[in-house]
Amino acid sequence: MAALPVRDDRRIVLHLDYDCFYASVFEVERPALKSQPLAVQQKQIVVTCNYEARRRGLHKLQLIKDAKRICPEVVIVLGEDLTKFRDASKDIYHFIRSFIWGGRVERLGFDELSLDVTEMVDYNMNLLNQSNIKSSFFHLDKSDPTVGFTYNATGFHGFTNPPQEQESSESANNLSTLGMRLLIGSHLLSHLRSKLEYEKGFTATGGVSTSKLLAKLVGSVHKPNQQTTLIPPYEMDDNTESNVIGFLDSHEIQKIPGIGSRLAQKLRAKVTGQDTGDGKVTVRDVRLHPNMGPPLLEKTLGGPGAAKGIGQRIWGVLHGVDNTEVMEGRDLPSQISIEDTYGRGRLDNIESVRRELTVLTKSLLRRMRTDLVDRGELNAEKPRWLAHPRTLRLSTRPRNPPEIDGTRTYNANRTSRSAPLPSLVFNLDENLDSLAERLVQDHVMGMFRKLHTERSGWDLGLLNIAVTNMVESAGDQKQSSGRDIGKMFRQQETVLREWTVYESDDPPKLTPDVKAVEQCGWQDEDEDEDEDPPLLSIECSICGAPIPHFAQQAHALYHVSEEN
Ligand code: DGT
Ligand code: MG
Repeated sequence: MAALPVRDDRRIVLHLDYDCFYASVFEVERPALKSQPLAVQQKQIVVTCNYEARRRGLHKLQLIKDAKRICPEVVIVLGEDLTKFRDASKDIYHFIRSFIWGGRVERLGFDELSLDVTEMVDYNMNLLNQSNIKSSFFHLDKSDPTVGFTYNATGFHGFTNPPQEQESSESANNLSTLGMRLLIGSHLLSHLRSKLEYEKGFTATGGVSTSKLLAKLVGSVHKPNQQTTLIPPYEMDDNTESNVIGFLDSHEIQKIPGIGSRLAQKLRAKVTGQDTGDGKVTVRDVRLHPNMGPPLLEKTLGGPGAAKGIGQRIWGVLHGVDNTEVMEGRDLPSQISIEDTYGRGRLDNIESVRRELTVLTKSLLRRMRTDLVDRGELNAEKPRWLAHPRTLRLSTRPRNPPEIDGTRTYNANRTSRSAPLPSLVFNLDENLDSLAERLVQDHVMGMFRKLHTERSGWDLGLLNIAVTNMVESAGDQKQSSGRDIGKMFRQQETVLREWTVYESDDPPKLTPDVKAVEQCGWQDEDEDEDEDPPLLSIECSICGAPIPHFAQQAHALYHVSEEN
């Protein structure tokens, strides 16, 4: 058997995932909505709904018409403009970060945070007074011993995984050091969650463990507005089973953050011996497959385009090893991308394409000015670009031509073209309308013609315009030297990407009664955002994951099915 990978359990990591995030943003604005079933609409789809609506049978990624049929009294609000979600997300991030020493908080998308609280936990562990453990004081500020909160350190806050019996022998008295540190972390998480609720109006679901991977996974065990700690033993020896292994083993392989659809499909194919890679395969099935270990994983998953050392890395992930640091989040994205989907026949001539590209380009330029320009406090300073994207990228998704019998198959393949971003976009004096028109006329249309050489006749389902390859402006940050920050923001970028939703006639036929699997979230690290997906793989236009063509329909079904 291959050597077991070594997990570094020195850190304590908390994970937060805000409950029904977009819906909560509306509820915070209008608290009367809280008691009503509330759904947020993008195109014809409920992108999320509050828990009152979920109690009445609604769920994420459901068609609006189905939601109205199931719950006629549902209140529907439009959520296509992401500005307020982005603003709320930044506001919560800064709020939570203000509590965490060293600012060790990473934003994973709009509604998830990873927090490295090792230093805070260890400091408070050293100050625990065993004689008065029931009313311990958690210090939130080293320089002011009055800042903090009292907590009962005889037990974990919230749920544990596995569940603890009431009178368990795992009381604070005989907890291992790791157990005690996780316990202290669980109280900090509870404090942060209640601060968030009472000061900002948002509830969140949380997890406590020793890595981003484990904290995120265990956090999703009890939802909403709950928290779960993955308790020791973490190590395995002759007498004890590791709780980490036990917890991970039951997960379907694709539910593990870092194992995206492409890797999961290869792993399923390996384990089942069938080319299709379909069917339920758990972490345990892969881990215990004959001869499984880094070399076999490298052979199975490696190849052109795969990250170096992928076998070793995935072998680690299967054992709960994730030594990636919680990166301090920044508000600078590594790319900005704007897109829209179009009904049949709406984009089949050059004038309609030019018109839509101008609309999208104007939004893109506006977003660049919002997210990449520093105007100083109160807009008082001379505006300054914090980062300069280097590349302009245009992507389209043509519809397939009709078959002989008149039916059309759905095409989710994007084609893209990149070019250097002209410097005219950085002129802050020019108004957005004329800038957008110039950029489209002089650059974007040329890119479009290279993508679609025929003069007309194409029928496009999607247009996407993006600026990528972001380079921080010199002098902005301490470490700034004009370096490429794309890699650093890979995870945020994946989830901060604006989603596309289908127009009603656009998606493949969907039947909404299929059991859900987890929401797409993290990206395979071996997938390069800036490259087009491989030919046989199709990029899902909801979550962006590359999906093999044969799995396309199953994947589409999962987007309309209820989350489990
Ligand atoms: P939760 O965490 O189950 O209580 O519910 P949410 O709504 O927080 O869902 P989550 O955490 O998966 O995603 C956060 C927000 O992102 C959600 O409020 C709406 C948006 N969102 C999630 N998935 C999709 C998607 O597939 N398409 C679109 N357009 N938006 C999505
Ligand atoms: Mg959420």
